[in-house]
Amino acid sequence: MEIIKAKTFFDGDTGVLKGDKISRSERRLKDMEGIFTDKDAYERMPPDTLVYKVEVHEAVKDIPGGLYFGVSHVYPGRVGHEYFMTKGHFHARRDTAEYYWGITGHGVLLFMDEKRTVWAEEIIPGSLHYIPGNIAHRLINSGDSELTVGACWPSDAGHDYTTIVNAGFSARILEKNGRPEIHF
Ligand code: S6P
Ligand code: ZN
Repeated sequence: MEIIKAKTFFDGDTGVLKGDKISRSERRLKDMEGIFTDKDAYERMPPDTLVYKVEVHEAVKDIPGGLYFGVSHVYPGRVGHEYFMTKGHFHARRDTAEYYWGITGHGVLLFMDEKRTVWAEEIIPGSLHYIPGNIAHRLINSGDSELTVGACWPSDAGHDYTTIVNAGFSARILEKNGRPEIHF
């Protein structure tokens, strides 16, 4: 029997994934209608502006007991005073949890439970964040460089974006005097 060579690689400095079974997706401003609070600022910006990119190593597909490993790259920028961020979601299978960890940049992880109570944690390189089941989560890039965050979650968790598109989070992270502030 031989030792099989690794087929997939994770760059610990940049978070970039390379090799087998990697899916990639990206979200531009035009894919984020209704997500940012300042509609006029949103309309004035080029719709093709890249907000974030997600790489996922899919060793399996949507099977109970499986795991996904992903890296989110959120670019620096703002729509008005609101930092670039992910759409945010609950998991479709609500009780599934997730780990996030900071790789590059500076950001905020916004949590919201089903009663719409919110809280937030600062993300820096090396910070570790546990997202319990039944909690919506969103990444916000509050820095001026790329925010890169690793993630690991059950492969049958799925995404429920509709709840967030319809009702949003009950708080937003806005820039004030060059610093992130939580606004309810
Ligand atoms: C999946 C995990 C991340 C996000 C990614 C993009 O459960 O939480 O991979 O999908 O950060 O965010 P969103 O809200 O657009 O899926
Ligand atoms: Zn998730």
